[in-house]
This record gives sequence, structure tokens and C-alpha cells, in this order.
Amino acid sequence: MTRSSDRAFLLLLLVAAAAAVVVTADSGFSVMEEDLDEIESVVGGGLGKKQREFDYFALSLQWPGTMCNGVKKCCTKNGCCRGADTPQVFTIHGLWTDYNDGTWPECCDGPSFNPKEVEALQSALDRYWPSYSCSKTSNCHGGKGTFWGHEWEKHGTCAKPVILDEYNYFLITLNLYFNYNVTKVLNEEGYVPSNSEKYPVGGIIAAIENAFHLTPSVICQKDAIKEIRLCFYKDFKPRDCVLQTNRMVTSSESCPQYVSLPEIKSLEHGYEDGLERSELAAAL
Ligand code: U2P
Repeated sequence: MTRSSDRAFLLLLLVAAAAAVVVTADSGFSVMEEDLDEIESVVGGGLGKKQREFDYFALSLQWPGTMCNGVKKCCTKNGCCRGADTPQVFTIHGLWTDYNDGTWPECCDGPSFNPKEVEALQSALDRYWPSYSCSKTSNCHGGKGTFWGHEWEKHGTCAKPVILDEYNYFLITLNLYFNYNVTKVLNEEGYVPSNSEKYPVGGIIAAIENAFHLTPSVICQKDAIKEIRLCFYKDFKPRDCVLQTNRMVTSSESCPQYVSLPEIKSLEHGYEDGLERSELAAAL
């Protein structure tokens, strides 16, 4: 698809998504928030246990500069390996359903991932929701499959009664992602990718708080930002993420006071064992 047809597609997507969010949020709101807490509504559990309805959404975004740091080998589906098209922005990890106590339901009752359901969103998903691995990801049924299938089955199936099907799970997630542009907010505040600068994590959190009126969760790998999570009520209004509990953010994922936002390397498909094809060609 060309850039301009891509833009037209995204515009259409946003219009459709806005409508979907309104419809879905309305139906979600036919039950009062307090009642939702009361109702031990069973959303089913692929793990064989009953799981009550979730409390809020977390949109988890990944930083490719950190995700691609340790990549040893490229393959076609790895988002790190797109050469000049390697993402230069935070990309989507998933839209998660969380409980206020820092735990979450997962693998709820629902259909397995069906790629046909999201064909209309394929171009946006490829670009903004890439996997950063060549390996297949575990699904909820004991097998392995795509990253998108993993996210839908593990988290999307638990989003009832707000999100009822796979297509809307992906559409609503893309819509939130486009409406809450973390990369733009950080860049405008001077938090730009760099392999030498360190930024105060408090400044990064404050920039997002000011822009979106929510307190995000920030996840690190050593001192590099790996993920930023934005949280939303069930009507998709912004809310603070729950204070990071041990289960949500293990000690190895918590950030130091000063963090980096590593530059994004553009690896080529032929990249293997630390040697890019272009480097290999130059060496011969
Ligand atoms: O943090 C490690 C993995 O735990 C899952 N997670 C974390 C926090 C949260 O609020 N909800 C949640 O599901 C994620 O699992 P994944 O979707 O990657 O399988 C997260 O990566």
C-alpha cells in the first residue's frame, strides 16, 4: 500500500473506530460502575478457573529501540528487521484487562484467533502492532501461534462485556493507540531517542500525565525504557494505572531514576549473529 492510500485507510479506520468505541462504551455503561464491582460476573477461564469481570484496561506500548537491542537473528515477521521501515515509534504490545489489585484475568472463554476477522486491519496491525521475535507465541489452548493471536486469546477474550469480538478488540486498540500518541508527546518534551542521554523517569511520567491526564506505568530493561502502559476506565476515559505490584512489574522490570530511550537500529532481513548483510557485503 502507498503512503497516501495508507493515510486514507487510517482515516477510515479512525472514523470507524470512533463509532465503535462510542457504541461499545455505551453498551459497557448500561451497567453502573459500582454494580460492576459487585457483580461476580464470570467471564470464563481457559485455565479452568472462574474469573470475574475485569476492572480497567491497560494499553501496553513497546519501545523498539529496547526490544530490538538483543536481536541475534532476523526473519520476515520480526518487526526489528524491516530495514528503513523498522518502526521509529512506540508500538502496541496489547490491550490488557486488569484488576485493581494488580492481578488480571487471562485466557477467558472465547473463540480462538481467526486471522480472517482482522484482514481489514492488516496493514495497520503490521505496521503498529509488530512482534519483535522470530519465535511463535504460546496461545491459550496449549499451542503456538502469532503474537496477535496470543494477545487476543489471553487478554481480548477477557474484555467482555465491553469488547465482544476479535475485530473490535483490534480496532479499539488501534483507535486508542492513535488517540494517545506517546512518542509524539515525549519527542515534543525533548525526550528523543539517544544512546548517550539519560532522562529522569519522573519527567517522562509528568509529560504523559500533562498530556493525557493519566499516570502511566513505565517498564524498563536495565535502564532502558521497554514499555509504557496507559490505563483506561471501561468507557475508555483515561485513568491512573494501578501502583506497580510485584506481579505486574517484577523487580527486574522496574526503572531506575534516570532512564534511556535507545535509538532504533534498522536491521535487515539478512541480519544474523551481529553481522548485518550490508556489513557482510562490505567485509567481503
Ligand atoms: O509483565 C510480564 C507479562 O505479564 C503480562 N501482564 C503484565 C501486566 C499486566 O497488567 N497484565 C499482563 O497480562 C503480560 O503478558 P503478555 O501479554 O506479554 O503475555 C506481560 O508481558
